[in-house]
Amino acid sequence: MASYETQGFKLDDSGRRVVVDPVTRIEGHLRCEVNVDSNNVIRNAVSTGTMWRGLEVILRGRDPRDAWAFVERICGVCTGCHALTSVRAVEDALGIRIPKNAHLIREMMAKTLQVHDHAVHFYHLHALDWVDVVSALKADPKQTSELQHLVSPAHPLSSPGYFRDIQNRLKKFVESGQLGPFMNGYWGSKAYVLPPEANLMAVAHYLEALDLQKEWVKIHTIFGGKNPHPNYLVGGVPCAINLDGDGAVGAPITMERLNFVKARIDEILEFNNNVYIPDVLAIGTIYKQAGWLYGGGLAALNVADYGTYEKVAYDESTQQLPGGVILDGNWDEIHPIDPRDPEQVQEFVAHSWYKYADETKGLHPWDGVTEPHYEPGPKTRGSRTHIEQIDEGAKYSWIKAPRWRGHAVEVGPLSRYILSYAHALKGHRYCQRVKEQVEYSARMINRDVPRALGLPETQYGAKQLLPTTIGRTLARALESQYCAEMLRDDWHELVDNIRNGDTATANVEKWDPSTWPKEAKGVGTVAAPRGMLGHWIKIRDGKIENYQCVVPTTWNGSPRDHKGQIGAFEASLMNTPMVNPEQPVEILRTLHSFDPCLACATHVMSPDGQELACVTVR
Ligand code: NFE
Ligand code: MG
Repeated sequence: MASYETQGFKLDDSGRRVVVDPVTRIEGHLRCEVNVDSNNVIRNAVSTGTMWRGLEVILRGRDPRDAWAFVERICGVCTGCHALTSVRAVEDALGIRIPKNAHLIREMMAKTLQVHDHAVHFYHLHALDWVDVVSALKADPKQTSELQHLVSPAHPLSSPGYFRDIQNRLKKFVESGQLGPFMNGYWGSKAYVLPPEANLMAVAHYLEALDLQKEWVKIHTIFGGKNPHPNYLVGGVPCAINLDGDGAVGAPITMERLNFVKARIDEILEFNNNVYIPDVLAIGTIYKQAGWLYGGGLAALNVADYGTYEKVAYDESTQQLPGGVILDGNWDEIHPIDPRDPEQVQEFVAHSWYKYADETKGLHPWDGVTEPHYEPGPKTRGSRTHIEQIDEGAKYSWIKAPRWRGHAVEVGPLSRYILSYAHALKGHRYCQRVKEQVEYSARMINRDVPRALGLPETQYGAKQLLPTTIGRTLARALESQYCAEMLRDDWHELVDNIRNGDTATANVEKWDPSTWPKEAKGVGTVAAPRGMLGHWIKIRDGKIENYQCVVPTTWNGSPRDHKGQIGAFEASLMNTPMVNPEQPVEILRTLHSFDPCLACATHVMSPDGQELACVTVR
């Protein structure tokens, strides 16, 4: 039995241990162990990345202009974001500035990824932590239609007949005993509190989102040739512009294709405004009213983002989601963040399966080392290929532990929203929309949704609304809506710029390595869907000397560090009561609210492809 304090979280690893392995509806392999007390409240949480991949290692010695195509394969979900980060890092190292069209096209691709990733995450990976699919069979389609009108009067798919059809499709699934995508849920658990009509409405939107998302990524196919893994280019974008041309034989960016992009953007806006945002506000309100206020964890204390979406390229003061770091929940003070500063971003490995010469020290990514070292720890039960219990006192994860000036921080849409809200309160010109969105959400959750549903009104302020599991899910929806709006603005700016006669899409002045300095180093950052992403590159004699990626899920899924500080996943589970530990809905709900991607987090690979750890599926 052990009990100790870290960042104000009292950890107690006595009690019963509940293991979820693998956590499904995520990307990659994640294992989670918690200890619950006699009231089934979580008192200790351990999260571990159980796979190891390897892209930093294979980049050494390669041409920096090719790096994007390798690192893009770190992940197919946040597709393109590693490629964008990579070309930015190389351009930073070599002093390359890209043309305005290239900036706008890259911005549009990044925001398209954001809206695609967030909608797929909410509907297909996360909604079933809130929505009981089987309960939807009990819904009255007429009342569901009324509910749909109430929460979103403008949504056209709302007739009783529409919901009856969805229900009949669902019934066939259930009667056949083959639930397909809805298999193995904890249906019927008391952890679900939505009325059957809300469940049926959400199932309908699950199917609508499934149809729409495949249309939205066509924006990537137009600007980047394909999706997943669209093409990028050091110095710009790999597509040419000819508004009057025939895309089939000439430049791919024609007016016809730009109009197709615009039609998708309008669809995205409509879906966000009429479906995604109202769903999250309705579900959030009902769960809050049921007392579900858990999951804030580190977000209530420490949050970070590099800042993103510059209105004017290369002018950080015009970032529409400005960054920084907030510590100890003090939203009045925003610390500036600099990924170049060796004292700021560092990775530690005291509890990670890697080796450093001195594990009490962190390494800045320019000097980063990736040397695997599997060592299970004396209290680990089971074997290397069948772990029964992790020893969190020893090394216990393939994820490194990144820290900002030594602090564990949470990253992601929620961190970006807390930071931008705090910036907006200080009068930041370019992110007032964030303040409006947060205030609108508070009004809806506290007053309008309760009034419409006949529930009591509440008075949650931004500090109670945002740093929670519900707030994490809400922030992602708000970010999606905001990205859709910025996407529309970028489209107009791009078309105007082209009409004014500028068709440049790349700067190739420094394409030839003979123009490069003997040594150079650079950093690229991107607001990836799951949080702040950075790539650090060192170039020598025209080749990559060192390449390090510090990825959102590495921050959030980080294990403890040498000081025992816990990471964001672990912190978020603390003190959450479980209805039934045999059915860990609450663990999934909170972990999924981060949208974990272990493929990204454990992006280093065994050089010989050997199996390093294999764990049982429970
Ligand atoms: Ni594979 Fe990724 C994102 C990156 S990791 S999903 O978003 O970068 O957290
Ligand atoms: Mg790394």
